Amino acid sequence: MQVRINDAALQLHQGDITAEEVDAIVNAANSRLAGGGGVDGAIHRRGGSGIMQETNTRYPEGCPTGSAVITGGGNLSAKYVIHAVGPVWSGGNRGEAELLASAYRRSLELAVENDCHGIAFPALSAGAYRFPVDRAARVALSTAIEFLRSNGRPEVVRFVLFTEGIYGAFAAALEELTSGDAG
Ligand code: AR6
Repeated sequence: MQVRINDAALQLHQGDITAEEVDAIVNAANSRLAGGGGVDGAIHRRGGSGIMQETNTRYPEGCPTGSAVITGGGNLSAKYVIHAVGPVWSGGNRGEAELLASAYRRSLELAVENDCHGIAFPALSAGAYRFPVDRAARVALSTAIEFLRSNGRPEVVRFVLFTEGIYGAFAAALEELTSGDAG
C-alpha cells in the first residue's frame, strides 16, 4: 500500500526489515543501546558486531527515550541504521504518544541530515514495549505524514511490518488518516 505526500511516497510493506535495500533502516532500540530481542536482535545478528562497536564508541551514554542516533549499516544492505528509542507503554498517561512521535521525528530528521532518499521503519514500541498496535500505528503514520508535508523528504518512507496483524492495523490507520486526501 502506498500514498503520495507532496513528492514523497509513504509505503506499507509486510516483511523482515533487515532485508530492506533502502539507505537507512530504523532499529527499535532501548535507551542503553544494549541490544536485545525483536527487531533489535535481528538487526545486530544480520548486521554484525561492528554496529554495536560503533554505538559503544560514539554513544557511550546511550540514547534517551523519544530520540534516535545513527550508525553505519555493517553487513546489511542499508547504508545506515538509525537506532530509535520508543517508550515502554504504561497505560497512556505518561507521555507515551508524544515520546513515540518524537522518536519517529528524530529518525526522519537524521535521515534527511544524512541525505537518505529512503528510510524503513518497524512498528516502534509495538512489540516488547507493549504499545497498543492501533494507537502505535496512528502515531507512527500521522508523524510521518506531518513530517513529509513540512519537509517533502525523505523521498520514500516505508513501514515494514512483521506480521499480517500489524500490517492490517497500519493499513487501517493509513486509510483513516488519508481518507479525503487527493492522493
Ligand atoms: N522486521 C520487522 N519488524 C520486526 C522484526 C523484523 N525482523 N522483528 C520483530 N519485528 P520489538 P519494541 C516487529 O519488540 O516494542 C528489544 O529487546 C515486532 O513484531 O522489536 O520497540 C529492544 O532491545 C513489533 O511489531 O521493539 C528493546 O529493549 C515491532 O517489530 C525493546 O525490545 C517492534 O517490536 C524494544 O521494544
